Amino acid sequence: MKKKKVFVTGITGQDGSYLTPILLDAGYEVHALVRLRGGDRPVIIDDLAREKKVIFHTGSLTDLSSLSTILEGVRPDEVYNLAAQSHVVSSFKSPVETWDVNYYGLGRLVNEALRVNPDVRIYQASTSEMFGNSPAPQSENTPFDPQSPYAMSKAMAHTDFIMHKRASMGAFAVSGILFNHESPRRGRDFVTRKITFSLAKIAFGLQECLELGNLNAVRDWGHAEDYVRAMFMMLQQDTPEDYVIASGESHSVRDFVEIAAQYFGINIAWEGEGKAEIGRNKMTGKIVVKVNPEFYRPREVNFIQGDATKAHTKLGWKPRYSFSDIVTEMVKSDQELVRREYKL
Ligand code: NAP
Ligand code: F7E
Repeated sequence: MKKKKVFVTGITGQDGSYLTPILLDAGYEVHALVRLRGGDRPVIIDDLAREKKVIFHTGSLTDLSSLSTILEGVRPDEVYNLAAQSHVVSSFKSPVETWDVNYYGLGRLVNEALRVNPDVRIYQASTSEMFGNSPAPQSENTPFDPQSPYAMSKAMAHTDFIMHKRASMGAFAVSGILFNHESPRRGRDFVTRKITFSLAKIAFGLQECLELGNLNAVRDWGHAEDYVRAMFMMLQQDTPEDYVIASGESHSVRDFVEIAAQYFGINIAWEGEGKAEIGRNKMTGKIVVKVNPEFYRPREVNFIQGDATKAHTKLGWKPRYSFSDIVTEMVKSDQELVRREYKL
């Protein structure tokens, strides 16, 4: 039997690296869009490239002609759009680029994918950021309240190119509204990875202290491996629908720091308030954490907690990793990474 073809954007990102093995195991012929000058790739993607398990196509979501040519050649049965300018902070500094990739990029991709195959199934990586400061717990019925150019671009992309194409053309287009998900492959600018990598360096005496912004922001953190499994399940359903994917449990940035630090035998005592707050190592008195207002955002999403009841009941999806599993895996992995990178 002929293999089904899947086209993945954002394969070099955290989620792409976890989704690809699932697609290969399921027997798909995997095609991927990659930029000529990309960022660091997870090792697994380099391995898959070397083993020629994935067919790479050079292009960008911002370039219609490359997308058009690639999609005409591939004619995919399924598309996962994971590519994005995904940094919320960067979106305040570069709103135009953010919209070009996240909004117009999805528009280009959906139009071209439907043109070459009207029966294509499309997955869009939507986000809890669309809910902004709408009251928690947030579900599929919660109104959007985007607080950043990133969130606005994702909310409009979801509305115009997923919901609208489904309603107007009967397209099989779905959004996974995913809450924050982490792993050892998370980019180092996101807060969880910044914390685990910095604490590992502090523990080895390679860094003085960890500078953070808003310690009181609360997020619903899950594991990327669990969340990409949910993406795959959404595209295998009989009807296209959107799903919230979340752990249902929330923690502050401060909680994350405390738990990760304990792994290195550091118990933190907090002193001061707001911009003057610091965290000391209770045993040595040394300052381990400092608040640096440079990392505050122009607008913040304060409290996020998802209600994934629909995904539990309709998809049969359940997360396998607990919050403490995630912190432990990330901390251990960064301890090893620092050892390797600094040859300790
Ligand atoms: P990520 O690690 O930041 O990866 C982003 C990917 O997008 C990279 O592969 C990057 O490629 C690619 N990309 C950026 N601009 C592109 C362009 N113009 N054309 C083609 N590719 C481009 O993101 P992630 O954490 O895996 O997240 C995957 C998706 O889920 C994103 O859409 C994100 O917005 C969304 N999301 C993430 C979370 C989360 O907590 N992780 C939650 C909800 C939604 P390069 O290697 O070339 O830079
Ligand atoms: O920030 C606070 C910050 O950058 C989390 C993206 O994947 O998830 C991610 O967006 C919280 C915020 O993730 C620092 O103010 C404090 O409240 O890890 P983050 P995010 O903004 O929630 C959503 C679901 C996505 O869709 C996005 O693509 O942590 N915070 N101090 C800090 N954040 C960072 N980055 N750095 C700090 O120093």
